Amino acid sequence: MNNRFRLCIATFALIMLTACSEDDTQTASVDTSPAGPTPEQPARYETTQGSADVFVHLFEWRWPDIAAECEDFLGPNGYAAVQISPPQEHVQGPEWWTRYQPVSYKIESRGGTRAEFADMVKRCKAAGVDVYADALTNHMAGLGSGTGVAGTPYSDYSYAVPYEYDDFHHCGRYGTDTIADYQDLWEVQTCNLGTLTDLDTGNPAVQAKIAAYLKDLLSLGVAGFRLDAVKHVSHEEVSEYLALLDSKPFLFQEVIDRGGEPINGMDYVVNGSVTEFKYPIAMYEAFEDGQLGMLSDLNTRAGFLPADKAVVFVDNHDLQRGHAGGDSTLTYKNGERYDLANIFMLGWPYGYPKVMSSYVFENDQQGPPESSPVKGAACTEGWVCEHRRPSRVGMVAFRKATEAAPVTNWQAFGDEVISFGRGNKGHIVINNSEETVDGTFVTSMTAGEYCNVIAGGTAENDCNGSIVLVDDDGVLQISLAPMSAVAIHN
Ligand code: AAO
Repeated sequence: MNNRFRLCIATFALIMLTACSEDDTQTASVDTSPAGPTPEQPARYETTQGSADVFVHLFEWRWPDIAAECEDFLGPNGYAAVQISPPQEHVQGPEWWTRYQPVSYKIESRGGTRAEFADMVKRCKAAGVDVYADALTNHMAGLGSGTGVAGTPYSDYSYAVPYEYDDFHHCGRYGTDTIADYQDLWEVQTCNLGTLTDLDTGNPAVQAKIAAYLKDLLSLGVAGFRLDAVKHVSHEEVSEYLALLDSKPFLFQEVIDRGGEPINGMDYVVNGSVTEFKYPIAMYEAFEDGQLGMLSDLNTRAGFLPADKAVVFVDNHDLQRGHAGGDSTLTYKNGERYDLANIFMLGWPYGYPKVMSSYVFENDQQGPPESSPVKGAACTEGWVCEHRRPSRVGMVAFRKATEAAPVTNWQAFGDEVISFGRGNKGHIVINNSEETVDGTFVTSMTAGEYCNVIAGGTAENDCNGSIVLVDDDGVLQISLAPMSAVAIHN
Protein backbone atom coordinates (compact mmCIF):
# COMPACT_ATOMS: atom_id res chain seq x y z
CA MET A 1 0.00 0.00 0.00
CA ASN A 2 1.37 3.42 -0.80
CA ASN A 3 1.54 6.34 1.61
CA ARG A 4 -1.10 8.29 -0.23
CA PHE A 5 -3.58 5.52 0.37
CA ARG A 6 -2.75 5.20 4.06
CA LEU A 7 -3.07 8.93 4.52
CA CYS A 8 -6.37 8.83 2.76
CA ILE A 9 -7.81 6.29 5.19
CA ALA A 10 -6.45 7.99 8.25
CA THR A 11 -7.42 11.52 7.35
CA PHE A 12 -10.76 11.18 5.71
CA ALA A 13 -12.15 8.28 7.67
CA LEU A 14 -15.85 8.07 8.35
CA ILE A 15 -17.46 10.61 6.02
CA MET A 16 -14.85 10.42 3.31
CA LEU A 17 -14.33 6.65 3.25
CA THR A 18 -16.48 6.26 0.20
CA ALA A 19 -14.74 9.01 -1.66
CA CYS A 20 -11.28 7.70 -0.79
CA SER A 21 -11.82 4.37 -2.35
CA GLU A 22 -12.92 5.88 -5.64
CA ASP A 23 -14.09 3.12 -7.87
CA ASP A 24 -12.77 0.48 -5.46
CA THR A 25 -15.49 1.02 -2.89
CA GLN A 26 -18.42 -1.26 -3.44
CA THR A 27 -21.74 -1.84 -1.87
CA ALA A 28 -22.62 -5.34 -0.81
CA SER A 29 -25.43 -6.73 -2.87
CA VAL A 30 -26.10 -9.80 -0.80
CA ASP A 31 -29.38 -11.57 -1.26
CA THR A 32 -31.03 -11.65 2.14
CA SER A 33 -34.42 -12.80 1.01
CA PRO A 34 -36.00 -15.25 3.44
CA ALA A 35 -36.12 -18.87 2.42
CA GLY A 36 -37.21 -20.99 5.32
CA PRO A 37 -36.11 -24.58 5.70
CA THR A 38 -38.04 -27.21 3.81
CA PRO A 39 -38.97 -30.39 5.69
CA GLU A 40 -36.19 -32.26 3.85
CA GLN A 41 -33.46 -29.88 4.95
CA PRO A 42 -31.48 -30.91 7.97
CA ALA A 43 -31.67 -28.49 10.89
CA ARG A 44 -28.20 -27.19 10.16
CA TYR A 45 -29.60 -25.33 7.16
CA GLU A 46 -32.06 -23.03 8.82
CA THR A 47 -30.31 -19.81 7.92
CA THR A 48 -31.07 -18.17 4.62
CA GLN A 49 -27.56 -17.22 3.58
CA GLY A 50 -25.68 -20.37 4.40
CA SER A 51 -25.00 -22.10 7.63
CA ALA A 52 -24.06 -20.62 10.98
CA ASP A 53 -22.16 -23.83 11.54
CA VAL A 54 -18.66 -24.85 10.56
CA PHE A 55 -17.23 -28.32 10.05
CA VAL A 56 -13.70 -29.60 9.82
CA HIS A 57 -12.02 -32.25 7.70
CA LEU A 58 -9.62 -34.18 9.90
CA PHE A 59 -7.89 -35.65 6.87
CA GLU A 60 -6.36 -39.06 7.59
CA TRP A 61 -6.82 -38.81 11.35
CA ARG A 62 -7.35 -42.22 12.97
CA TRP A 63 -10.64 -42.96 14.74
CA PRO A 64 -9.36 -42.93 18.36
CA ASP A 65 -7.62 -39.60 17.69
CA ILE A 66 -10.80 -38.11 16.22
CA ALA A 67 -12.84 -39.30 19.22
CA ALA A 68 -10.43 -37.55 21.58
CA GLU A 69 -10.39 -34.40 19.42
CA CYS A 70 -14.20 -34.23 19.44
CA GLU A 71 -14.18 -34.32 23.24
CA ASP A 72 -11.16 -32.12 23.88
CA PHE A 73 -11.39 -29.53 21.14
CA LEU A 74 -14.10 -29.69 18.47
CA GLY A 75 -17.09 -29.88 20.81
CA PRO A 76 -15.87 -27.27 23.30
CA ASN A 77 -14.99 -24.88 20.48
CA GLY A 78 -18.26 -25.17 18.61
CA TYR A 79 -17.35 -27.18 15.50
CA ALA A 80 -20.62 -28.75 14.33
CA ALA A 81 -19.21 -31.78 12.57
CA VAL A 82 -16.14 -33.59 11.35
CA GLN A 83 -15.53 -35.10 7.90
CA ILE A 84 -13.51 -38.28 8.17
CA SER A 85 -11.51 -40.21 5.59
CA PRO A 86 -13.27 -43.14 3.84
CA PRO A 87 -13.99 -45.81 6.48
CA GLN A 88 -14.31 -48.91 4.25
CA GLU A 89 -11.63 -51.53 3.56
CA HIS A 90 -9.19 -50.35 0.89
CA VAL A 91 -6.15 -51.49 -1.06
CA GLN A 92 -2.85 -51.70 0.76
CA GLY A 93 -0.12 -49.09 0.53
CA PRO A 94 1.19 -46.12 2.47
CA GLU A 95 -0.15 -43.41 0.11
CA TRP A 96 -3.17 -41.38 1.23
CA TRP A 97 -5.14 -42.20 -1.92
CA THR A 98 -5.32 -45.92 -1.14
CA ARG A 99 -8.33 -44.99 1.00
CA TYR A 100 -10.20 -44.09 -2.21
CA GLN A 101 -9.95 -47.63 -3.61
CA PRO A 102 -12.57 -49.81 -1.85
CA VAL A 103 -12.18 -53.58 -1.96
CA SER A 104 -15.09 -54.38 0.39
CA TYR A 105 -17.60 -52.52 2.56
CA LYS A 106 -16.06 -53.81 5.80
CA ILE A 107 -15.58 -50.93 8.24
CA GLU A 108 -11.90 -51.56 8.69
CA SER A 109 -9.28 -49.22 7.28
CA ARG A 110 -6.14 -47.26 8.06
CA GLY A 111 -8.49 -45.18 10.23
CA GLY A 112 -9.11 -48.11 12.56
CA THR A 113 -11.40 -51.04 13.28
CA ARG A 114 -15.18 -51.17 13.25
CA ALA A 115 -15.25 -51.08 17.06
CA GLU A 116 -13.02 -48.00 17.07
CA PHE A 117 -15.23 -46.41 14.43
CA ALA A 118 -18.40 -47.02 16.46
CA ASP A 119 -16.72 -45.67 19.59
CA MET A 120 -15.59 -42.54 17.73
CA VAL A 121 -19.05 -41.76 16.37
CA LYS A 122 -20.62 -42.26 19.78
CA ARG A 123 -18.11 -40.09 21.59
CA CYS A 124 -18.23 -37.33 18.98
CA LYS A 125 -22.01 -37.31 19.13
CA ALA A 126 -21.89 -37.04 22.93
CA ALA A 127 -19.53 -34.07 22.50
CA GLY A 128 -22.02 -32.41 20.13
CA VAL A 129 -20.06 -33.17 16.97
CA ASP A 130 -21.63 -34.96 14.00
CA VAL A 131 -19.58 -37.34 11.89
CA TYR A 132 -19.71 -37.14 8.08
CA ALA A 133 -18.27 -40.23 6.41
CA ASP A 134 -16.59 -40.01 3.02
CA ALA A 135 -18.68 -42.52 1.05
CA LEU A 136 -17.42 -44.01 -2.21
CA THR A 137 -20.42 -45.00 -4.29
CA ASN A 138 -19.06 -44.50 -7.81
CA HIS A 139 -16.41 -47.15 -7.96
CA MET A 140 -14.39 -49.89 -6.35
CA ALA A 141 -10.59 -50.27 -6.53
CA GLY A 142 -8.39 -49.69 -9.55
CA LEU A 143 -7.85 -52.61 -11.91
CA GLY A 144 -5.52 -55.21 -10.43
CA SER A 145 -5.69 -57.86 -7.77
CA GLY A 146 -4.48 -58.26 -4.20
CA THR A 147 -5.62 -58.35 -0.61
CA GLY A 148 -7.24 -55.44 1.17
CA VAL A 149 -6.14 -53.99 4.51
CA ALA A 150 -8.68 -56.16 6.34
CA GLY A 151 -7.49 -59.32 4.59
CA THR A 152 -10.14 -59.52 1.88
CA PRO A 153 -8.92 -60.75 -1.52
CA TYR A 154 -10.01 -58.94 -4.70
CA SER A 155 -9.32 -59.02 -8.40
CA ASP A 156 -10.44 -57.14 -11.53
CA TYR A 157 -14.19 -56.44 -11.28
CA SER A 158 -14.56 -58.91 -8.41
CA TYR A 159 -15.01 -57.77 -4.81
CA ALA A 160 -16.38 -59.28 -1.62
CA VAL A 161 -19.54 -57.12 -1.38
CA PRO A 162 -20.12 -59.18 -3.57
CA TYR A 163 -19.75 -57.35 -6.88
CA GLU A 164 -18.93 -59.23 -10.07
CA TYR A 165 -18.19 -58.25 -13.68
CA ASP A 166 -21.82 -57.47 -14.61
CA ASP A 167 -22.21 -55.07 -11.67
CA PHE A 168 -19.83 -52.65 -13.44
CA HIS A 169 -19.97 -50.38 -16.46
CA HIS A 170 -17.74 -51.36 -19.36
CA CYS A 171 -17.91 -48.34 -21.61
CA GLY A 172 -15.78 -49.80 -24.38
CA ARG A 173 -13.89 -46.62 -25.24
CA TYR A 174 -10.21 -46.04 -26.00
CA GLY A 175 -9.30 -49.68 -25.32
CA THR A 176 -8.86 -48.79 -21.64
CA ASP A 177 -12.38 -47.70 -20.58
CA THR A 178 -10.80 -44.63 -18.96
CA ILE A 179 -12.60 -41.24 -19.12
CA ALA A 180 -10.81 -38.96 -21.57
CA ASP A 181 -13.41 -36.40 -22.62
CA TYR A 182 -15.08 -34.41 -19.83
CA GLN A 183 -17.32 -32.80 -22.47
CA ASP A 184 -19.07 -36.12 -23.00
CA LEU A 185 -21.60 -36.66 -20.21
CA TRP A 186 -22.19 -40.30 -21.04
CA GLU A 187 -18.48 -41.04 -20.97
CA VAL A 188 -17.93 -39.24 -17.64
CA GLN A 189 -20.68 -41.32 -16.05
CA THR A 190 -20.02 -44.64 -17.74
CA CYS A 191 -16.26 -44.98 -18.22
CA ASN A 192 -13.69 -45.46 -15.44
CA LEU A 193 -12.16 -42.56 -13.49
CA GLY A 194 -8.55 -43.52 -14.14
CA THR A 195 -8.66 -47.28 -13.75
CA LEU A 196 -11.15 -47.17 -10.86
CA THR A 197 -13.76 -49.82 -11.68
CA ASP A 198 -17.00 -47.98 -12.36
CA LEU A 199 -20.09 -49.41 -10.65
CA ASP A 200 -23.25 -49.77 -12.74
CA THR A 201 -25.11 -47.40 -10.44
CA GLY A 202 -28.31 -47.65 -12.51
CA ASN A 203 -28.56 -51.36 -11.65
CA PRO A 204 -31.07 -51.91 -8.79
CA ALA A 205 -28.95 -54.71 -7.30
CA VAL A 206 -25.93 -52.37 -7.12
CA GLN A 207 -28.08 -49.57 -5.69
CA ALA A 208 -29.31 -51.95 -2.97
CA LYS A 209 -25.72 -52.80 -1.99
CA ILE A 210 -24.68 -49.13 -1.89
CA ALA A 211 -27.73 -48.35 0.24
CA ALA A 212 -26.94 -51.26 2.57
CA TYR A 213 -23.43 -49.86 3.06
CA LEU A 214 -24.76 -46.36 3.83
CA LYS A 215 -27.37 -47.84 6.18
CA ASP A 216 -24.66 -49.74 8.02
CA LEU A 217 -22.80 -46.47 8.63
CA LEU A 218 -26.02 -44.76 9.70
CA SER A 219 -26.71 -47.59 12.14
CA LEU A 220 -23.39 -46.75 13.78
CA GLY A 221 -24.56 -43.16 14.28
CA VAL A 222 -23.04 -41.37 11.29
CA ALA A 223 -24.96 -38.13 10.64
CA GLY A 224 -24.03 -37.45 7.06
CA PHE A 225 -21.99 -38.30 4.00
CA ARG A 226 -19.58 -36.70 1.59
CA LEU A 227 -20.51 -38.52 -1.61
CA ASP A 228 -17.20 -38.91 -3.41
CA ALA A 229 -16.97 -38.53 -7.19
CA VAL A 230 -20.74 -38.32 -7.73
CA LYS A 231 -20.18 -36.30 -10.86
CA HIS A 232 -19.52 -39.74 -12.30
CA VAL A 233 -22.94 -41.01 -11.19
CA SER A 234 -26.06 -39.40 -12.62
CA HIS A 235 -27.99 -37.33 -10.10
CA GLU A 236 -31.05 -39.47 -10.80
CA GLU A 237 -29.18 -42.62 -9.81
CA VAL A 238 -27.94 -40.92 -6.64
CA SER A 239 -31.59 -40.08 -5.84
CA GLU A 240 -32.53 -43.71 -6.47
CA TYR A 241 -30.06 -45.23 -4.03
CA LEU A 242 -30.76 -42.50 -1.45
CA ALA A 243 -34.47 -43.36 -1.64
CA LEU A 244 -33.60 -46.80 -0.26
CA LEU A 245 -32.41 -45.28 3.04
CA ASP A 246 -34.76 -45.07 6.03
CA SER A 247 -33.70 -41.54 6.93
CA LYS A 248 -32.44 -38.33 5.31
CA PRO A 249 -28.85 -37.83 6.43
CA PHE A 250 -26.99 -34.61 5.66
CA LEU A 251 -25.31 -34.96 2.27
CA PHE A 252 -22.73 -33.05 0.40
CA GLN A 253 -21.90 -34.23 -3.04
CA GLU A 254 -18.44 -33.86 -4.54
CA VAL A 255 -19.11 -32.46 -8.01
CA ILE A 256 -16.20 -30.53 -9.50
CA ASP A 257 -17.92 -27.83 -11.54
CA ARG A 258 -15.95 -24.81 -12.60
CA GLY A 259 -18.12 -24.25 -15.62
CA GLY A 260 -17.52 -25.35 -19.18
CA GLU A 261 -18.59 -28.97 -18.73
CA PRO A 262 -22.00 -30.56 -19.34
CA ILE A 263 -22.37 -31.74 -15.73
CA ASN A 264 -23.28 -28.96 -13.30
CA GLY A 265 -23.27 -28.85 -9.52
CA MET A 266 -26.83 -27.48 -9.72
CA ASP A 267 -28.03 -30.79 -11.19
CA TYR A 268 -27.30 -32.45 -7.83
CA VAL A 269 -29.00 -29.92 -5.54
CA VAL A 270 -32.13 -32.09 -5.66
CA ASN A 271 -30.27 -34.59 -3.48
CA GLY A 272 -28.69 -32.19 -0.97
CA SER A 273 -25.70 -29.88 -0.69
CA VAL A 274 -22.92 -29.74 -3.26
CA THR A 275 -19.26 -28.70 -3.15
CA GLU A 276 -18.72 -25.24 -4.71
CA PHE A 277 -15.38 -25.61 -6.49
CA LYS A 278 -15.46 -22.06 -7.82
CA TYR A 279 -15.11 -20.85 -4.24
CA PRO A 280 -11.45 -21.86 -3.64
CA ILE A 281 -10.54 -20.11 -6.89
CA ALA A 282 -12.35 -16.97 -5.73
CA MET A 283 -10.34 -17.12 -2.48
CA TYR A 284 -7.09 -17.55 -4.41
CA GLU A 285 -7.82 -14.65 -6.74
CA ALA A 286 -8.79 -12.41 -3.85
CA PHE A 287 -5.98 -13.16 -1.42
CA GLU A 288 -3.10 -14.25 -3.66
CA ASP A 289 -3.74 -11.98 -6.61
CA GLY A 290 -4.87 -9.12 -4.36
CA GLN A 291 -8.48 -8.62 -5.45
CA LEU A 292 -10.34 -8.45 -2.15
CA GLY A 293 -12.63 -5.72 -3.45
CA MET A 294 -14.26 -8.22 -5.79
CA LEU A 295 -15.59 -10.38 -2.98
CA SER A 296 -18.72 -8.31 -2.30
CA ASP A 297 -20.77 -10.04 -4.99
CA LEU A 298 -19.99 -13.63 -3.96
CA ASN A 299 -23.57 -14.57 -3.14
CA THR A 300 -24.89 -13.49 -6.50
CA ARG A 301 -22.10 -14.62 -8.79
CA ALA A 302 -23.19 -16.34 -11.94
CA GLY A 303 -22.79 -20.08 -11.72
CA PHE A 304 -22.37 -20.19 -7.94
CA LEU A 305 -24.65 -22.55 -6.05
CA PRO A 306 -27.39 -21.11 -3.82
CA ALA A 307 -25.89 -20.19 -0.42
CA ASP A 308 -27.91 -22.78 1.48
CA LYS A 309 -26.78 -25.62 -0.81
CA ALA A 310 -23.07 -24.84 -1.16
CA VAL A 311 -20.29 -26.44 0.85
CA VAL A 312 -17.32 -24.07 0.68
CA PHE A 313 -13.63 -24.36 1.47
CA VAL A 314 -10.36 -22.58 0.79
CA ASP A 315 -8.62 -25.86 -0.04
CA ASN A 316 -9.37 -29.56 0.20
CA HIS A 317 -7.24 -32.69 0.24
CA ASP A 318 -7.05 -32.89 -3.58
CA LEU A 319 -6.55 -29.21 -4.34
CA GLN A 320 -3.81 -28.75 -1.76
CA ARG A 321 -1.82 -31.42 -3.61
CA GLY A 322 -2.33 -29.81 -6.98
CA HIS A 323 -4.86 -32.50 -7.98
CA ALA A 324 -8.23 -31.82 -9.63
CA GLY A 325 -7.11 -28.44 -10.94
CA GLY A 326 -5.53 -27.32 -7.66
CA ASP A 327 -2.84 -25.07 -9.16
CA SER A 328 -4.67 -21.96 -8.01
CA THR A 329 -5.27 -22.93 -4.40
CA LEU A 330 -4.17 -21.42 -1.11
CA THR A 331 -2.97 -23.96 1.45
CA TYR A 332 -1.20 -23.98 4.80
CA LYS A 333 1.99 -23.50 2.75
CA ASN A 334 0.83 -19.95 1.89
CA GLY A 335 1.08 -18.75 5.48
CA GLU A 336 -0.91 -15.70 6.52
CA ARG A 337 -2.77 -15.30 3.22
CA TYR A 338 -4.29 -18.72 3.79
CA ASP A 339 -5.40 -17.77 7.28
CA LEU A 340 -6.91 -14.50 6.05
CA ALA A 341 -8.85 -16.37 3.37
CA ASN A 342 -10.23 -18.70 6.06
CA ILE A 343 -11.16 -15.71 8.21
CA PHE A 344 -13.10 -14.28 5.29
CA MET A 345 -14.82 -17.61 4.57
CA LEU A 346 -15.95 -17.97 8.19
CA GLY A 347 -17.06 -14.36 8.42
CA TRP A 348 -19.00 -14.12 5.18
CA PRO A 349 -22.51 -15.59 5.03
CA TYR A 350 -22.25 -17.92 2.05
CA GLY A 351 -22.42 -21.71 2.21
CA TYR A 352 -21.54 -24.26 4.85
CA PRO A 353 -17.81 -23.75 5.46
CA LYS A 354 -15.35 -26.58 5.82
CA VAL A 355 -12.05 -25.98 7.58
CA MET A 356 -9.20 -28.14 6.27
CA SER A 357 -6.91 -29.83 8.78
CA SER A 358 -3.81 -31.22 7.10
CA TYR A 359 -0.63 -33.11 7.72
CA VAL A 360 2.69 -31.81 6.45
CA PHE A 361 3.58 -33.26 3.05
CA GLU A 362 6.52 -32.94 0.68
CA ASN A 363 5.00 -34.73 -2.30
CA ASP A 364 1.47 -35.36 -3.48
CA GLN A 365 1.53 -39.11 -2.79
CA GLN A 366 2.81 -39.10 0.79
CA GLY A 367 0.58 -40.72 3.41
CA PRO A 368 -0.03 -39.48 6.94
CA PRO A 369 2.50 -39.63 9.79
CA GLU A 370 2.41 -42.68 12.05
CA SER A 371 2.14 -40.56 15.18
CA SER A 372 -1.05 -39.28 16.72
CA PRO A 373 -1.74 -35.65 15.84
CA VAL A 374 -2.14 -34.36 19.39
CA LYS A 375 0.06 -34.88 22.42
CA GLY A 376 -0.85 -33.11 25.62
CA ALA A 377 -2.35 -29.81 24.62
CA ALA A 378 -0.49 -29.36 21.33
CA CYS A 379 -0.26 -30.83 17.86
CA THR A 380 2.78 -32.95 17.17
CA GLU A 381 5.25 -32.32 14.41
CA GLY A 382 3.96 -33.57 11.12
CA TRP A 383 0.35 -32.47 11.63
CA VAL A 384 -0.65 -28.93 10.75
CA CYS A 385 -3.87 -28.78 12.79
CA GLU A 386 -5.15 -25.62 11.11
CA HIS A 387 -8.48 -26.08 12.91
CA ARG A 388 -6.77 -25.37 16.24
CA ARG A 389 -5.33 -22.02 15.15
CA PRO A 390 -6.70 -19.19 17.30
CA SER A 391 -8.09 -17.36 14.26
CA ARG A 392 -10.17 -20.41 13.24
CA VAL A 393 -11.51 -20.85 16.76
CA GLY A 394 -12.36 -17.17 17.09
CA MET A 395 -14.11 -17.15 13.73
CA VAL A 396 -16.15 -20.29 14.46
CA ALA A 397 -17.59 -18.31 17.40
CA PHE A 398 -18.01 -15.22 15.19
CA ARG A 399 -20.04 -17.22 12.67
CA LYS A 400 -22.42 -18.46 15.34
CA ALA A 401 -22.76 -15.00 16.91
CA THR A 402 -23.59 -13.38 13.57
CA GLU A 403 -26.00 -16.05 12.37
CA ALA A 404 -28.54 -14.84 9.82
CA ALA A 405 -27.30 -11.22 9.91
CA PRO A 406 -26.80 -9.79 6.42
CA VAL A 407 -23.63 -8.09 5.23
CA THR A 408 -23.62 -4.39 6.07
CA ASN A 409 -21.16 -1.49 5.86
CA TRP A 410 -19.15 -3.09 3.05
CA GLN A 411 -16.08 -1.02 2.26
CA ALA A 412 -13.08 -1.82 0.06
CA PHE A 413 -9.93 0.28 0.15
CA GLY A 414 -7.74 -0.45 -2.81
CA ASP A 415 -7.24 -4.13 -3.59
CA GLU A 416 -5.99 -5.41 -0.26
CA VAL A 417 -8.15 -4.00 2.56
CA ILE A 418 -11.83 -4.70 3.21
CA SER A 419 -14.20 -3.98 6.06
CA PHE A 420 -17.69 -5.38 6.47
CA GLY A 421 -20.25 -5.89 9.19
CA ARG A 422 -22.94 -8.40 9.98
CA GLY A 423 -25.57 -5.92 11.08
CA ASN A 424 -25.10 -4.99 14.72
CA LYS A 425 -23.86 -8.49 15.55
CA GLY A 426 -20.28 -8.35 14.34
CA HIS A 427 -17.68 -6.63 12.18
CA ILE A 428 -14.47 -7.64 10.38
CA VAL A 429 -11.58 -5.72 8.87
CA ILE A 430 -8.99 -7.59 6.79
CA ASN A 431 -5.60 -6.20 5.77
CA ASN A 432 -4.09 -8.45 3.09
CA SER A 433 -1.26 -6.00 2.37
CA GLU A 434 2.37 -5.94 3.48
CA GLU A 435 1.83 -2.54 5.13
CA THR A 436 0.37 -1.43 8.43
CA VAL A 437 -3.05 0.15 8.00
CA ASP A 438 -4.12 2.85 10.44
CA GLY A 439 -7.74 3.61 9.84
CA THR A 440 -11.24 4.21 11.04
CA PHE A 441 -13.99 1.94 9.86
CA VAL A 442 -17.72 2.46 9.94
CA THR A 443 -19.68 -0.28 11.73
CA SER A 444 -23.25 -0.86 12.92
CA MET A 445 -22.02 -2.03 16.31
CA THR A 446 -23.15 -0.54 19.59
CA ALA A 447 -20.50 1.65 21.20
CA GLY A 448 -18.19 -0.16 23.60
CA GLU A 449 -15.10 -2.31 24.04
CA TYR A 450 -14.82 -5.52 22.06
CA CYS A 451 -12.43 -8.43 21.97
CA ASN A 452 -10.59 -9.02 18.70
CA VAL A 453 -11.39 -12.73 18.42
CA ILE A 454 -8.85 -13.32 15.65
CA ALA A 455 -6.22 -13.86 18.30
CA GLY A 456 -8.42 -16.44 20.00
CA GLY A 457 -10.32 -16.19 23.20
CA THR A 458 -13.94 -15.22 23.15
CA ALA A 459 -15.99 -12.14 23.64
CA GLU A 460 -17.63 -13.73 26.68
CA ASN A 461 -14.58 -15.21 28.38
CA ASP A 462 -10.94 -14.27 28.49
CA CYS A 463 -9.94 -12.17 25.53
CA ASN A 464 -6.58 -13.35 24.23
CA GLY A 465 -6.57 -10.72 21.55
CA SER A 466 -6.48 -7.00 21.77
CA ILE A 467 -9.42 -5.00 23.02
CA VAL A 468 -10.73 -2.58 20.41
CA LEU A 469 -13.11 0.33 20.82
CA VAL A 470 -16.24 1.24 18.86
CA ASP A 471 -17.12 4.88 19.51
CA ASP A 472 -20.53 6.49 19.91
CA ASP A 473 -20.79 6.95 16.14
CA GLY A 474 -20.18 3.25 15.56
CA VAL A 475 -16.67 3.90 14.28
CA LEU A 476 -13.85 1.46 14.90
CA GLN A 477 -10.43 3.05 15.03
CA ILE A 478 -7.62 0.53 14.71
CA SER A 479 -4.11 -0.10 13.55
CA LEU A 480 -3.85 -3.31 11.58
CA ALA A 481 -0.46 -4.99 11.26
CA PRO A 482 0.52 -6.26 7.79
CA MET A 483 -1.41 -9.40 6.83
CA SER A 484 -3.76 -9.30 9.78
CA ALA A 485 -7.42 -8.96 10.64
CA VAL A 486 -9.72 -7.75 13.38
CA ALA A 487 -13.07 -9.39 14.08
CA ILE A 488 -15.47 -8.37 16.83
CA HIS A 489 -18.89 -9.63 17.78
CA ASN A 490 -21.49 -9.50 20.51
C1 AAO B 1 -5.00 -43.25 -8.48
C2 AAO B 1 -4.23 -42.86 -9.73
C3 AAO B 1 -5.04 -43.19 -10.97
C4 AAO B 1 -5.36 -44.67 -10.98
C5 AAO B 1 -6.13 -44.99 -9.72
C6 AAO B 1 -6.42 -46.46 -9.63
O1 AAO B 1 -3.98 -41.46 -9.69
O2 AAO B 1 -4.28 -42.88 -12.13
O3 AAO B 1 -6.15 -44.98 -12.10
O4 AAO B 1 -5.38 -44.61 -8.56
O5 AAO B 1 -5.23 -47.18 -9.49
C7 AAO B 1 -7.76 -40.08 -5.25
C8 AAO B 1 -6.54 -39.56 -6.00
C9 AAO B 1 -6.38 -40.27 -7.31
C10 AAO B 1 -6.32 -41.78 -7.08
C11 AAO B 1 -7.63 -42.19 -6.40
C12 AAO B 1 -7.70 -43.67 -6.10
O6 AAO B 1 -6.73 -38.17 -6.25
O7 AAO B 1 -5.15 -39.85 -7.91
O8 AAO B 1 -6.18 -42.45 -8.33
O9 AAO B 1 -7.71 -41.49 -5.13
O10 AAO B 1 -6.66 -44.08 -5.31
C13 AAO B 1 -11.96 -36.06 -10.87
C14 AAO B 1 -13.24 -36.46 -10.18
C15 AAO B 1 -13.23 -36.16 -8.71
C16 AAO B 1 -11.96 -36.67 -8.04
C17 AAO B 1 -10.79 -36.03 -8.74
C18 AAO B 1 -9.45 -36.45 -8.15
O11 AAO B 1 -14.35 -35.86 -10.83
O12 AAO B 1 -14.35 -36.81 -8.12
O13 AAO B 1 -10.80 -36.44 -10.13
N1 AAO B 1 -11.96 -36.44 -6.58
C19 AAO B 1 -12.35 -37.52 -5.64
C20 AAO B 1 -11.50 -37.51 -4.37
C21 AAO B 1 -10.10 -37.97 -4.71
C22 AAO B 1 -10.11 -39.42 -5.16
C23 AAO B 1 -11.30 -39.75 -5.96
C24 AAO B 1 -12.33 -38.87 -6.21
C25 AAO B 1 -11.46 -41.15 -6.36
O14 AAO B 1 -11.56 -36.26 -3.77
O15 AAO B 1 -9.22 -37.82 -3.61
O16 AAO B 1 -8.94 -39.69 -5.96
O17 AAO B 1 -12.17 -41.78 -5.30
C26 AAO B 1 -11.43 -32.15 -14.36
C27 AAO B 1 -12.83 -32.62 -14.05
C28 AAO B 1 -12.92 -33.16 -12.65
C29 AAO B 1 -11.86 -34.23 -12.43
C30 AAO B 1 -10.48 -33.64 -12.74
C31 AAO B 1 -9.41 -34.70 -12.61
O18 AAO B 1 -11.15 -31.00 -13.54
O19 AAO B 1 -13.71 -31.54 -14.18
O20 AAO B 1 -14.19 -33.74 -12.45
O21 AAO B 1 -11.92 -34.64 -11.05
O22 AAO B 1 -10.47 -33.15 -14.07
O23 AAO B 1 -8.19 -34.08 -12.58
C32 AAO B 1 -9.53 -27.24 -14.41
C33 AAO B 1 -10.97 -27.53 -14.78
C34 AAO B 1 -11.49 -28.69 -13.95
C35 AAO B 1 -10.60 -29.88 -14.23
C36 AAO B 1 -9.26 -29.49 -13.70
C37 AAO B 1 -8.25 -30.62 -13.79
O24 AAO B 1 -9.49 -26.67 -13.12
O25 AAO B 1 -11.75 -26.37 -14.50
O26 AAO B 1 -12.83 -28.99 -14.31
O27 AAO B 1 -8.74 -28.38 -14.43
O28 AAO B 1 -8.01 -30.94 -15.13
